[in-house]
Amino acid sequence: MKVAEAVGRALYAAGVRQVFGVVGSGNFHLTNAMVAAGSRFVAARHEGGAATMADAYARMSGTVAALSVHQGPGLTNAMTGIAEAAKSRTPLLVLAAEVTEPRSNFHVDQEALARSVGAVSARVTSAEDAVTEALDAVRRAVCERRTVLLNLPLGVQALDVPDALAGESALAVVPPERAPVEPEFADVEALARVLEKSRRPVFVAGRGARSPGARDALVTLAERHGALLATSAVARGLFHGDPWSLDVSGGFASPLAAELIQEADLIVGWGCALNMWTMRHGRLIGPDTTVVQVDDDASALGAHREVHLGVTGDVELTARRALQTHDANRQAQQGEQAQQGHRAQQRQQSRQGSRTADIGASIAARVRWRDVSYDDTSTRERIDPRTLSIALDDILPAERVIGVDSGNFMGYPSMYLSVPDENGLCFTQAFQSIGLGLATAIGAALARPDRLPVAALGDGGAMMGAAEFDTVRRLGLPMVVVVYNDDAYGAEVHHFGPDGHPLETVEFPPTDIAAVARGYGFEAVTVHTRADLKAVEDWLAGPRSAPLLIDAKVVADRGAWWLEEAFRGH
Ligand SMILES: Cc1ncc(C[n+]2csc(CCOP(=O)(O)OP(=O)(O)O)c2C)c(N)n1
Ligand SMILES: [Mg+2]
Repeated sequence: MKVAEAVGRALYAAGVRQVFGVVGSGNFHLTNAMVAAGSRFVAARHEGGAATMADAYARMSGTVAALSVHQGPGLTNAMTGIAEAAKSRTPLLVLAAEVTEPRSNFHVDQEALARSVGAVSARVTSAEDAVTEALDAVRRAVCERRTVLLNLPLGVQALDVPDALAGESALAVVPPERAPVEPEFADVEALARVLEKSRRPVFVAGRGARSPGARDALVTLAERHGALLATSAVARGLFHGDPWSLDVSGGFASPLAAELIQEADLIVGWGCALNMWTMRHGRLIGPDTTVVQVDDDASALGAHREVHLGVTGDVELTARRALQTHDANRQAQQGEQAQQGHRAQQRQQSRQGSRTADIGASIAARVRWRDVSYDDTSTRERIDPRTLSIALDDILPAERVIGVDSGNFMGYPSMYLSVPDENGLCFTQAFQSIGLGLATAIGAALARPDRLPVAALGDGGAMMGAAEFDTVRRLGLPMVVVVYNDDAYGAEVHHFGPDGHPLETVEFPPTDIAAVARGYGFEAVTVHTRADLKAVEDWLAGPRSAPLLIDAKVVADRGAWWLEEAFRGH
């Protein structure tokens, strides 16, 4: 048995069940060995697409995924997606063939590439150690939540594995999940104290809170303290359906949500970086607001903003410990009060916190963007992107999983399309790259075959990632792709236009993206007005045997408000 085969078998045995990639001579045997062992392989048309599919799959399934690429250009093509995954701490294993001969055309310093984007670099070095080294790469991806590049030199791949070791490759064990970090007792006490003192607390949950267990613990703790609930964009949907949910905090927050977060006297970030996006460069934090951050990685505490209290701990565990502490204190207090003849009830009510009838009614009436009134700027030729998004929210089934690209348009689907839970929006925006949206939706669709996959793209991002239209059709994914088409790199137009700069480099003559999609085997509709969306209803009612692309000609006479936030950041 060759190293390539032994490593492929061992990776499957270690739990790597889903592989994306583009196969060349260097990763042919390895990929085939994984398929032979039982892994599912999805061929993308570009390594950039494959990388983001794997990233999105890992995020939406909560498991490790793999990317398999050819040496040199196979890897450089994938680098943008790898950077996105590394910044997002996605457990992703990148399997790259490698040439060690510097005069080879394929030679680049692959280790340096990985390092430059924040990925871990590893290598198989010998027939004796290859399987162990490969398994260690899986372990690091899973337990350290890292994107790991495993370089597989062609010379090593072709070596014979000693017979005694060959059998062992199929017996590799799945590395244990990362153990939840237990918070220090004193930190939990301190957290319980600030919660107790707070009159208007808001919880903001981030990527580290994306699990049903963490959600349940946070919902219960929030109830005790009368806290309102919000998320960062990557955790959107976590509190879907909760009457005290403000949806997203940050640039995408509705006016009411922003107002209520600003009025908080305590903000607790749970597995959330509280970065410039989520906190609007700090403007969502009132001058006297206490800021607390809970994260299982101590280096994340205070990394983006000063915090009054930082707790190192797993989100769910810390919330449960805070709850236990609170309940124990409350019981003790009630005991004392009963002795002193007070009615315990009085104190219980003071923990209403932010959950007053008025605030509840306001949230119900206008926390959703679609309930915020606006002047519809639609014409007979172009549809207002808000009108388009609200209509799609009505038409598309609620059980959906959405991938969003970057650009001026990106807030519309991110804010107006509701999602059922934390696995409803896949937000691959840590690197702020355009062109990742379609591949994001493909990876998410494969992780959640029970949901309608939706890709929301700008025309720029759609054309950049267009190679993967083929993958959508080939896989038979019943996907809806909606293109917010303004015939421009709208983000740049709105960035530079107001200052009178020439815009020829960022504006394009109309592209018939519907025709492009039909060429790839999609059904497609060009949308000018709300009435044209009838075709979407027809498609939903039908067999959905081909994916659907909506080329929506959108009004683009102003920059989106969340974009101003981005420009502030550069
Ligand atoms: C890979 C990459 N190239 C360039 C940019 C700069 N950029 C940011 S938004 C944008 C325009 C995107 O256009 P489109 O997809 O049509 O969305 P729109 O802004 O028009 O809504 C560009 C070029 C980027 N973020 N990433
Ligand atoms: Mg555009």
